[in-house]
Amino acid sequence: QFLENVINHPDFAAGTVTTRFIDTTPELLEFTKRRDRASKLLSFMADVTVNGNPEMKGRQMPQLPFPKPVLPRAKLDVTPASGSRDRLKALGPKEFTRWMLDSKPVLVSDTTLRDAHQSLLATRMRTADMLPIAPFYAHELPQLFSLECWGGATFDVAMRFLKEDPWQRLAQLRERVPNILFQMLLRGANGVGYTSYADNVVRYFVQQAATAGIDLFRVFDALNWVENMRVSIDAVLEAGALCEGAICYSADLFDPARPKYNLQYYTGIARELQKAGVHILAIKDMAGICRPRAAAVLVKALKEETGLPVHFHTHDTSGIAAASVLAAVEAGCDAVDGALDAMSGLTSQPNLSAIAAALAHTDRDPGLSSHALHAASTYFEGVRRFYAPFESDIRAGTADVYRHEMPGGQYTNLREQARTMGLEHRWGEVSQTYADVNRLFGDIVKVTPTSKVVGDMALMMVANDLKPAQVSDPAHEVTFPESVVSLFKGELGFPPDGFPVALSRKVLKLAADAPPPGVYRPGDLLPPVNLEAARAQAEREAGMPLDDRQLASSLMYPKVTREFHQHLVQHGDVSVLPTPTFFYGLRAGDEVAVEIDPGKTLLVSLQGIHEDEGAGVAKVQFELNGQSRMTPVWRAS
Ligand code: 3PY
Ligand code: ZN
Repeated sequence: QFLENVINHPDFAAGTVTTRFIDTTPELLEFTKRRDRASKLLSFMADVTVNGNPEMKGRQMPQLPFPKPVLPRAKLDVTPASGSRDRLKALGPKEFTRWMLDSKPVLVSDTTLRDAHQSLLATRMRTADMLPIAPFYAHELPQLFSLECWGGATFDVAMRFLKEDPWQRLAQLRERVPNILFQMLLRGANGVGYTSYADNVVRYFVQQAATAGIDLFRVFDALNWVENMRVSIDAVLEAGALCEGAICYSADLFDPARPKYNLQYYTGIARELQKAGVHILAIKDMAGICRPRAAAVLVKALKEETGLPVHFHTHDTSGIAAASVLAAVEAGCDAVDGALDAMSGLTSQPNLSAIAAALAHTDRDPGLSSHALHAASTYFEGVRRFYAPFESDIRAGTADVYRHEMPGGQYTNLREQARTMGLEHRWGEVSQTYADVNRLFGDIVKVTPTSKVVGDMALMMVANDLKPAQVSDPAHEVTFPESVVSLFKGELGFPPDGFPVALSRKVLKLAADAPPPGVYRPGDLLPPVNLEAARAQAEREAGMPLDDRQLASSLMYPKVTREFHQHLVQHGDVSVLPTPTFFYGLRAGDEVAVEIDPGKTLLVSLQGIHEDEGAGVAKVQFELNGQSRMTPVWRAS
């Protein structure tokens, strides 16, 4: 803004400035307040055009321009058919689960808008690419059980990297899809973060999510510790929403060498979840290692044990996840997850349309239109091209996942972390070390945030050429990552058999005969947060008032939220920009339409860029709704 003020000042333009120009011209320092939305967006577009989006640094640029994604035609000016959400409203959660149990067709959830892009594209899909297809879901795919469209990593990535508001995404999707259940992934006491939060923060977050439009909460704990899920389960029940208690699947049900993850382990957790009041059980196979026979046995056992409906979630990293889904369905599973063709496979969910086709004309036919599924998938095929730089390099399924057991949602992120640390060429070692760390930690459940701790440790070991034997050797000095220290202190809770005692002593620097920390629930030690004081402080830092949802963001991610709000003040709401513009800027002659409000569209074209080499400034010449506009930006060196 300062630069814009300088360059647009008449004295500067006339070349009559002196060295005292800044001191004698106070209006140069009159910043943003009055800047209109168009100017803010132009400054962002100019910066990305000249300096690139910081998100793209070090990534391979795709071929530009992109073909426009093909949006399917549908009759959207009528009320969509009633769907699962209408049924939930009519029946209430208890009766709704009865309906699930009675349903002969298998119920199908689509994860395209959450887990699929989290697992394939490092969670980078923008709201602008979701909104155009949302009404199509409502009108042409109302038989879907749910759309998983929120939670997990999407929450912080939206603010941190995409500079958009996750709550706004939810509200905008909700407006367009009134009839299908919206499902989110909630990490129990870790909310949508990577750490334990105070109980009142978890409760507040769940209340906000439920009022913003989430109908079905899939709640899990990263160590399968039901005690640590209770606060969030209670909050979901209080909000009147559907509560799905997830059991994270680990190891191999039939491997005699890892007996702690046997059938009794899972049925025991299922019973506890049932007692805690969940409406549905989920088998959360986050790594995609639940083999077909295990899926069938588990589904049957959980249903027999509890009588609750069971929802099966897996990832296709191995390439045969659809076999597990079909085995689960055969065994009587009530609901299953898949992703649309173009967003399925590899570390994502198995192909929803292919599963539907496999079940067509059977007694469990989900009754979805293959034509509509294909049309929606074709749209996402176009969208996916925008995100090419975030794709991982894997081209085929790999049975190697049974060895490293990395969650699909973590795979692309960890690979990305390895890349930024210059370790990409040592990925094989990283994945082997990940498996080694799991053994060192006592064969734990690996899912956010415990999976991140294992990943942090593996990266540290590879970067420092540390071997597992050195880590366990009490005489060998090791500087453990902070997240590992926190895990062993119990700040994410405890596995049923505790952490290995010798390693606990080493990580926590305890004496050789000292007892490791006793079991406690982290939420019991975290004092309640004074919400109004937290709001006042966050408002001061952001320089703007915060509503309840923005406060919920700030409670989860204070720094990320603060930086996002600063971006908002400086550049306005950049979520309205088309994705190619957001990531790659404009090229001379490009013209884009940006709808900043319903019916209010800016037409922006790039005329050219004029360099002022000496000043390190690029003057970006736009045409905005037919008017010439010059926006200067510093050229990053
Ligand atoms: C998440 O917590 O984001 C996950 O996807 C876990 O599987
Ligand atoms: Zn998943």
